[in-house]
Amino acid sequence: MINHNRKEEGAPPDKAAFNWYPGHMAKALREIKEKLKTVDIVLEIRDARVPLVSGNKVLDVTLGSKSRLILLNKVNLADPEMIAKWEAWFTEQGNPFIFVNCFDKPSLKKVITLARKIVEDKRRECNPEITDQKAKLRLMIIGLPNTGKSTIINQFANKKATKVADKPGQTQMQQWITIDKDLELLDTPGVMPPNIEKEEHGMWLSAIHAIPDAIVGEETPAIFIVKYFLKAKTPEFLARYKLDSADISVDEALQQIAKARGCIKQKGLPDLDRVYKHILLDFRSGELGKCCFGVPPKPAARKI
Ligand SMILES: Nc1nc2c(ncn2[C@@H]2O[C@H](COP(=O)(O)OP(=O)(O)OP(=O)(O)O)[C@@H](O)[C@H]2O)c(=O)[nH]1
Ligand SMILES: [Mg+2]
Repeated sequence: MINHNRKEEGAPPDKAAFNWYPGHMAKALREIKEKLKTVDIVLEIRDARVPLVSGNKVLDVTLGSKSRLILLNKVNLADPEMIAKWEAWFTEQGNPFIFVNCFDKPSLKKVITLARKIVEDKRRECNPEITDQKAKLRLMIIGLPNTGKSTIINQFANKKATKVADKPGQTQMQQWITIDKDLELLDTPGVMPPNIEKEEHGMWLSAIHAIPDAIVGEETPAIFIVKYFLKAKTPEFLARYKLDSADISVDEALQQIAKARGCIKQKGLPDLDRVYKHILLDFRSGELGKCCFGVPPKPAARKI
């Protein structure tokens, strides 16, 4: 039997453990508000593996009636069957959205075309006399930490214009990046919701690394990931850890992962701290297979 530090399975969850809202996020939110008037549209970046919960209700309120395009990034890591369901749900909601893998340049071109169309449609709606197209597009990029905001900007810029890392809180201040004479992008620091509604949501956001491991620890999200993939039984998960079957307990899986990844201490005991780190790294780089956390709400439930 593996001796975990974690609570016994089934113990009441502590969702407060996931709440991470350092002072710089309140400041970042204020600065987003201040800049709203200077941009044509807001590009809200989410993670395609967590389509609803990687949004932020507080940002929704801040944006008010400003045009918004929801970009669900990292679609290359998301389960295609679930994405089809989410696409249907987002379409039903009526807000503009697009699923992309930001390392795929052609899909990023579509983002700018769509953003321009949204801005133009709104301009004409407000003033039907307008016939010309506004040349310059100023776009503010917002979203939870680590969703890929700065990466997207670098992709547009074709160079390392902003700092990028698989680490929440990388961008600390706003930065304008001029792509060409017709396109300017504003990078902003990631902002978390001040309250995580459910412990499960905190788990998802820790797994995708929107919340730093130092806040929650590595054990809880790593074990959540193992449970998820034991159920999903993806071939990648089984192959990565040389598992013959996924019909085993979490403890048995951890033992086998330790063996497969060479994390064995003296007397053959698994080095769990290293095992947890490997699981998080493997998951975040897509080595365990595609996933999606959560299902679209029933009609009339929470909106975008
Ligand atoms: N697989 C995959 N990884 C991506 C994609 N987009 C971004 N990433 C990775 O996600 C990590 C975070 O990217 P950043 O651009 O720094 O994220 P951010 O939203 O600017 O993060 P903060 O500045 O901390 O708020 C990096 O390791 C990127 O390489 C994508 O479409 N697919
Ligand atoms: Mg950033």
